[in-house]
Amino acid sequence: MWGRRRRRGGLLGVVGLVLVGLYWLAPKSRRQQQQQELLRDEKALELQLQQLSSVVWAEALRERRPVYERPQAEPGALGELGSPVRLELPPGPEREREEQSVQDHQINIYVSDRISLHRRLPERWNPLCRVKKYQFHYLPTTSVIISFYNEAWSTLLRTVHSVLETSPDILLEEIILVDDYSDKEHLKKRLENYISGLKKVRLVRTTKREGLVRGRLLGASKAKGDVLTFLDCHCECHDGWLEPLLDRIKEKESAVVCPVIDSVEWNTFEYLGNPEEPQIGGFDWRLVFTWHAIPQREQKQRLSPTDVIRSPTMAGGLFAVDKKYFEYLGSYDSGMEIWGGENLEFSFRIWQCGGTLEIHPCSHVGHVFPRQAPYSRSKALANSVRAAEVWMDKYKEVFYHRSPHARLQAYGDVTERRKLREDLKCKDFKWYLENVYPELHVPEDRPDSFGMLKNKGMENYCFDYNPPSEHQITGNKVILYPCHGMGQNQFFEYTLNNEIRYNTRHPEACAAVDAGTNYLTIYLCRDEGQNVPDNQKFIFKEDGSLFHTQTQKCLHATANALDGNPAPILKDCTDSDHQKWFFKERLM
Ligand SMILES: [Mn+2]
Repeated sequence: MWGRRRRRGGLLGVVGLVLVGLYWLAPKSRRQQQQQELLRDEKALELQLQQLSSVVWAEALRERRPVYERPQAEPGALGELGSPVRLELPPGPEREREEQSVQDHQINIYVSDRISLHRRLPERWNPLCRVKKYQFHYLPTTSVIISFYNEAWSTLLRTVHSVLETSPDILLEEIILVDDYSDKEHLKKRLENYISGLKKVRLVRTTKREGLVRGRLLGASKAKGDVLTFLDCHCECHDGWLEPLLDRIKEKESAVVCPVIDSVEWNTFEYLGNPEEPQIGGFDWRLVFTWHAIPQREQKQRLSPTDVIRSPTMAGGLFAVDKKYFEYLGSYDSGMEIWGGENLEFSFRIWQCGGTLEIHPCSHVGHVFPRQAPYSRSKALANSVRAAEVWMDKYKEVFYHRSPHARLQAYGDVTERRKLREDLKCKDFKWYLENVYPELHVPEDRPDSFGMLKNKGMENYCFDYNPPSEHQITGNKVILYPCHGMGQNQFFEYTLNNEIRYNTRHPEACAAVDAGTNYLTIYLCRDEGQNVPDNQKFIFKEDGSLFHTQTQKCLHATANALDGNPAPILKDCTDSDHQKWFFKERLM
C-alpha cells in the first residue's frame, strides 16, 4: 500500500507543476476556462493512474498467489496466530490420552490435533523483509521434500498445508512426501486418500527403513523443480518464507540457504520466533551442533538486515539447494544411517568444496522441537565418525580424544567420499577452521595433558563434572567419580596457559577456586587473547602436584569431601600420593 501511494504522489506532483506553469502562461481571458479543462484532465489522469496501479498491484498479488488460499479461522480457534494452547485437563481418560500422545511422540499431539491445520502465524521477520520485491517470473522453481517416519497426522498435514498456503503457486513445483517405512495405520491408505485431493502433493515410500539421508535422496531423485527445498515433517512456514531462499540461489547458484528456524513449543504449540537477528550454527569438539550470535566480522560484511548471514554449519533438516549443485557436491553421504551428524558432514563439505552456507533472515520456518529425540539416535556417532574421517584431517583426533568410544564405531566404507573430496579439489579442514569458523578454539591436546585426570592415591577415581543443564555449563563443583573412560564429563585438558579446561563442549569452561572456598567451581574460560584469571591458574609440576598459585595450595584427592563424597580439595602441599595427578587418554 505504502509503496503504491508514494509512487502515485510523485506523478501527481509532476502533473501539478505542469498545471501551475500552464496557468501562468495562458492569456488572462482564457484562464478560467483552461483551468476547468485542466482540472478535468487531472481527474481523468488520476483515474487512469488508479486503474493502472491497481492492475500492477493485482498482478503482483497474482504472481505471489499461493497454491491454496488459507481458509478463514473459526472464531475462537485454538492456537491461532501462534498463541499457546494450555488445556489443563482434569485427571481422567482425556488427560491420559494427552499424556500418552506425549509419551508416543515427545510432542503434545493431543494439543496439535485440536489446532487448525491452516492456522495463521504471527509476523516474526524483520519488517524490512515485507517490502522486499521479487521477480517471481524469473525465480527458479522448487520441489519441497519432506521425509517422515511414523509422524503424527496433524503435525505432518499441518506442514503440508502450510507449504501449500504460503508458497507462491508459480514457484512451487511440488511437495514430495517420503514415507520412510512407517508402520502407523494413518500413514497408509488414509494418507494416500487425503493427499490425492491436494494439488501438487506426491507420496513416495521406501521399501525398508532407510533413515533420513537415503529417504531424502529418494525424494530428490523424483524431484522436477530447479531447487530442492528440504523440510522436516513437523514444520509451519511463515508467510514469504520461500521467495528469499530461491532469490538467493538465483543470485548465487553455489549458495545453500537455510531459513531461520523458529521454535514451536512441543507442549503448547506456541510459536516462539523473533524478528531479531537470528543465530548461526557452529559445533563443539564432540561434533554436536551449537548456536551462536553473529560474529562482528560477519556483521561488517552485511549491508542490510535483510542480507544473508554466512554460517559455519546448519542445524539440520531445513535448507534449499540448487538441484544440479547438490548433485555436483555429491548430494548426501548415503552411508549415513537414521539421523544425526549428516548436517555437519554436509556443512563441512559445502564450505570445503567451494560453496557457501547461509541463513536468510527473511525466510522463517517454525519447527516443533520435541521434548527429546522420539526414536533412537544410536547411529549418530557412526555418522559423525564418517564426517570426521572424510573431512577433518588431523583435527579428527580432537574429536576422538573427547569421544574415545567413537574409535570403536563401525562406520562403513568412506573410500568413495574421500575420492569425491579429491575429485572436487576441496580445501582442507585447517582452511575451514581459519576462514569459516575462526571463533572456534582448537584445543592444544598435548601428549599426557588431556583425557581422564587421575590420582595416584585414589587410582580408580577421575575428575568429573556435570553441568547444571544442556544449556548452562558453569556453576557446579568438580567432583571425583569412578573412571568410566568415555570422555565426555570426565574429559579435562591442562593448557600451556596453566588452566584446567573442561572442554568437551562449547563454550569451554575452566576450573576455578572461589575466594574463601577450598573446592573447584567451573567458570567460563577467558576469551582468546585475554589473561587467565588468577583463581584459574594451576601449575602442573614435575612431581605430579597441581599447585594453585593464588592460594599457594595443592589439589588433594579427598574421599570424604563435599557432602561426604569424593572431590579434589585444596590443602597445604605435601608429598602424599593423594596430591599426585596424571592424565590418561584411555582406560586400558
Ligand atoms: Mn524435527
